[in-house]
Amino acid sequence: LALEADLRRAIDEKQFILHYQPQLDLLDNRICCVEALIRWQHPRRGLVGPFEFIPMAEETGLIARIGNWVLEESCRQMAEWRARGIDGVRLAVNLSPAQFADPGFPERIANILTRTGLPASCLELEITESIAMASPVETEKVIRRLVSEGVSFSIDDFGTGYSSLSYLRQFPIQTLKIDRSFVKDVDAGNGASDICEISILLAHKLGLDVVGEGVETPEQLDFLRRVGCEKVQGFLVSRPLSAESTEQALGAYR
Ligand code: G
Ligand code: G
Ligand code: MN
Ligand code: NA
Repeated sequence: LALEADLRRAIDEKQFILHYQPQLDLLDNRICCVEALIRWQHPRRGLVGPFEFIPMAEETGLIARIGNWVLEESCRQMAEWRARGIDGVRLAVNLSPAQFADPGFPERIANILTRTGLPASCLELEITESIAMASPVETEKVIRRLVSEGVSFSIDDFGTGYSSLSYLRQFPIQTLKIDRSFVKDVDAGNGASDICEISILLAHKLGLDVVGEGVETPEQLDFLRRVGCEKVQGFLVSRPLSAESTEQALGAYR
């Protein structure tokens, strides 16, 4: 397949870049976190989004190398921003199931943190419900090991996967990210607002923070604020930004 060959070459030729999407803390109105989002600068197709190549990277096993690069580069970048005086902002990184299943994963994270000088407390790893449920016993071990080193975890796209409540209780995760499909429909009168509200209540009962994802309108923001959501991410706050623009956005908040 042409795309697969291109993807292999992309790793060697360093065609990937990271954008960062800010997360706003509604309690103090500051950017508290940025989520690293990969893009592929394809020599002919231009900027290609992750939906177009992450699935293939997962099928072909290339995700391991790509995922390692994302972790290394985003941690390096955040450490650099911190060295330039940007403080109090954490980094969130998306993980694929195969990365998480690699027995060397916790060690790799520890090494990356050492190499880049990024404090573990600045790193948040986003896992999906399918990672959480793939092999719960192993997953819990890996999460506990990394949490003991200071790394934190969030559940991404909450409500769209298996949504087992047992892992929410069992795993030491810190944050629940409500999927944007629910946030999008909070004014549609089709139950989405109830799901958001109940998810926030559940999270808080369990001692978790909540991020509302995909917030695009002031009405959606008002709703989330009203029902106690403490953090939001979405185009209303900011689109994903280049590294350069992210640095400016973070600097402006100092
Ligand atoms: O960046 P965009 O908003 O188009 O992201 C689309 C999807 O790709 C999201 O589900 C996001 O979690 C995923 N994604 C973005 N960057 C990465 C990455 O570095 N690794 C993995 N595994 N998924 C990513
Ligand atoms: O699955 P994950 O939450 O990692 O997905 C992040 C993806 O969501 C990225 O592709 C990002 O570009 C996209 N995204 C972020 N904010 C918004 C938004 O407000 N609206 C829409 N439609 N997509 C968004
Ligand atoms: Mn995410
Ligand atoms: Na999500």
